[in-house]
Amino acid sequence: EHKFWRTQPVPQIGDSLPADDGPIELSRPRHEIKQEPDPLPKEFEWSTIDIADSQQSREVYELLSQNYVEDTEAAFRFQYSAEFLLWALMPPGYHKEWHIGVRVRTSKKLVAFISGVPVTLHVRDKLVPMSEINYLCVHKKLRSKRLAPVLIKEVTRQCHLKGIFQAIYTGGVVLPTPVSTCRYFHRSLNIPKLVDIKFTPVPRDMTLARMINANKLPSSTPILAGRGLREMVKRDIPGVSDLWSRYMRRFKMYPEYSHEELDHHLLSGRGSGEPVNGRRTGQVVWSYVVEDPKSQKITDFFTFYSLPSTIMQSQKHALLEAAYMFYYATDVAFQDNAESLGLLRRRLLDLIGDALILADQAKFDVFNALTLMDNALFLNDLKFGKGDGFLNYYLYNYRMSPLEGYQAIPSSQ
Ligand code: YNC
Ligand code: MG
Repeated sequence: EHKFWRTQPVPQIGDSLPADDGPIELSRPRHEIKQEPDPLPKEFEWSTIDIADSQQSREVYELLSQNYVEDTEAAFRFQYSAEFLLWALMPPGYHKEWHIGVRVRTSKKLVAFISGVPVTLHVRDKLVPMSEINYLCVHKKLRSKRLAPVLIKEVTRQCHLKGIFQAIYTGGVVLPTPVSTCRYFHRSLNIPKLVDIKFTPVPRDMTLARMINANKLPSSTPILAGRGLREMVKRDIPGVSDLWSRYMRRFKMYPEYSHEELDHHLLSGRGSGEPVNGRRTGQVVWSYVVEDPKSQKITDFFTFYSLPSTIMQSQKHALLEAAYMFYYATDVAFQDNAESLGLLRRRLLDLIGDALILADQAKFDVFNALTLMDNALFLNDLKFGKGDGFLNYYLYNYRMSPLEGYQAIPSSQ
């Protein structure tokens, strides 16, 4: 079992827990890294993807929208937009060599892809430069031919060539060996559509009308608006960064972001033009702050992103419009005592409650969140329901005892 993963520097099943966190294998100097990729089966060739080129980002978009992750019932398949891919794959300091394609030699058709982007991760008390690997995809007609390990080895080699020997990645599949496993929760916004497409059943003791009523959200955000809720703008970044580092410190695994990186992850995906019905053209991320009207300090922020799924089995609806909880922080309660946890919980109910209202106004059908960060404090009260999906978090070439739930990497998978 695990013919490939058995050979990789990851904690193997049955390994004992380490006394110290750290690399499994030593880093190597550049001249010891293989300078050429492994050969592919002869009908294929390697192809570095220039994601900034609209034709090539289109090709990746098409490959993923036909062949990327589906749920277990094959009812829904992620449909990343081309704008989303640009946002996800071009953070500050990205390397085009980490955007790797496989093409058919004769037709040049793109049939497989894998990507990495740089990220500096706090893991427990250490700060580790890593790559974040995502969008591994092999065309449906080429499955089970052991192409995935060849892609993984090539992205690993490209990371090594840039002096990076650790990586983080997530997946629904269980592999050796997760550092954390989160569960998806879903907050229904558009009940009639969710029922139509069988995303949500009508419980036996309910009617559709009662269900709609029970999940109805207000049409505005009066509480937080009074406290200074507004869209995040560029000049908020220093304040947001301050809040970020104080809030995130409470978690065992989270990214270290420069101002430039925060600007990229929280603001660059805002799309263009004026919002119509709560969204701009090409908008992938929604970011809000609460600015105290008196002190003009940023006291809170929250963000969510758009990741629709293709509905594979409905005549009536083509796309499930899903919003995903992304980063957030609040200046309430930086200590782990009962009183501050209560304050934190109440603040998060206000904040994320407003995120739901804004997502509803922007015509999302459902709002998804994972069991990470402080999400457990608001999921039930805000009427999120437990989903079937799980997301496993992995580290490559880093040994560490598992995290106890608290972590702060809302995956963009
Ligand atoms: C997966 N998701 O176990 P063993 S998530 C890692 N992540 O190896 P074949 C995976 N490994 O068990 P297929 C994996 N899925 O024998 C499968 N594997 O040791 C392993 N689906 O290869 C699997 N995208 O080519 C097995 O399988 C071996 O043709 C089998 O291809 C797999 O992006 C796949 O779910 C996933 O497109 C490409 O099924 C294909 O089935 C597909 O015979 C739909 O492969 C889309 C999908 C995955 C999304 C993601 C994160 C990927 C992380 C990869 C690992 C990165 C390691 C760090 C590298 C950098 C290091 C540095 C520095
Ligand atoms: Mg294969």
